[in-house]
Amino acid sequence: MRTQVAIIGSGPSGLMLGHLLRQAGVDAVIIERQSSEHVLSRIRAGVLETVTTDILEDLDIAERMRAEGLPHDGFNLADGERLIRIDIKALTGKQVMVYGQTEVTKDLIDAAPSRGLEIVWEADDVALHDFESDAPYVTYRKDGAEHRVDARFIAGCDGFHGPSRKAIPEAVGKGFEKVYPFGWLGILSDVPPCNHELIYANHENGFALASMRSMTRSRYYIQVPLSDKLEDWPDEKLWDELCRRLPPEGAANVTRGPALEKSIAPLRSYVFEPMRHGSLFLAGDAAHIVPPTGAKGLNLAASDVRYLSQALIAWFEKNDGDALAAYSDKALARVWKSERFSWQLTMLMHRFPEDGPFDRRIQIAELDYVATSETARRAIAENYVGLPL
Ligand code: RFL
Ligand code: PHB
Repeated sequence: MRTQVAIIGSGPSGLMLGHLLRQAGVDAVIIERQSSEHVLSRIRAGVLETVTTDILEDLDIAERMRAEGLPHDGFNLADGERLIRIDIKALTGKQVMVYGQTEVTKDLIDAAPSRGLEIVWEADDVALHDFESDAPYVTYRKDGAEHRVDARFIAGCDGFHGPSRKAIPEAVGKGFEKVYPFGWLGILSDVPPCNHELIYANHENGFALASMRSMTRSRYYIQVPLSDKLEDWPDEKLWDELCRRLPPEGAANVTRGPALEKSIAPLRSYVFEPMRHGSLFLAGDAAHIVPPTGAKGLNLAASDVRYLSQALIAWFEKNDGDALAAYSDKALARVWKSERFSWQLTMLMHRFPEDGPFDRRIQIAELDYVATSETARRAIAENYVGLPL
């Protein structure tokens, strides 16, 4: 098979990139290791910045998001019993959209056939070849047969564990990493949310987050040690601990229900530089990971593919390689600012095993500063709604 851009990975970055390219008449094929059912069963992000909602709007794939998504004007930081509201609408004039990554992915997958975007599911042993040349290709195995896709460019949109970043020789790239000593245990349940806006809570037992997918579906998280297993957290124990950690006005309104999904995700900050090697371009989690505290991962995937699609389209339409040459630096400038924000909010809202009384006093002082300074709240709001492209 021959195409113009071979995209590895059918997560949000691969799907948005594929659609943006097809909209401009550029040929693209997505090669995905998992089945569509598996991809659609992954519960991940819940908060979309304008950079993401704008892509769905521009692709004319936003109808369901407009009908079912929940625009939010603000969110809350809680410290013990104190609740600090960040009024993002008043502070920035913007909103965020609560609409699950699963739904975004579903809308993009459903629209693929009618837009001429081919997705190869269940491709085993995906490998990248000759991407230091102008004629790279991707091989994979499916249904017992070997396949080859020749392309002008390869887009590595295969997440943190995919083969694209790992294919880049060590001598030409560098990873920057911070691993946190805890994970988030998440539960999804068909119960009404405990609050109409998100609550990020810092409690002496650890962090908790009250989020949602709709007015009838809640998503909650609690910070747990990395050594904890799902079996350590039967539903009732999780609900009890969540209610302990949320501020009183949240805890009082928690409705308990059976878990539709429960999982533990480790927290990590990671950036790989540069995001290009020869004819291979990295986008989304393949190039960088943020801890979920800032709700930035999916939105960074969106800004990456916005830059990358514009650059690829300029190359195919005008034979202009300037934007492709600038892609890595441009994307990384935005990535590092989101890394900083996600790290800062993680440090502010979690309890670290190694922390002593000094570190806690610093958290209290910073939360007090946020509570009393509109400037501090505006800085948080500006980052949370998303920095400009
Ligand atoms: P993905 O979604 O990981 O997709 C990569 C795709 O590549 C496939 N793949 C392969 N395909 C072919 N061959 C191989 N060898 C392959 N190896 C892997 C995978 O199967 C997959 O389909 O990366 P992408 O597209 O870059 O998207 C990134 C986002 O998924 C991620 O950043 C967000 O989910 C992060 N995130 C959040 N982001 C936000 O913007 N807002 C949030 O509120 C938010 N909450 C979260 C989150 C992530 C979480 N977890 C589980 C890590 C909450 C959580 C709990
Ligand atoms: C979610 O709803 O899954 C969610 C919301 C906000 C975050 C992280 C995750 O910061």
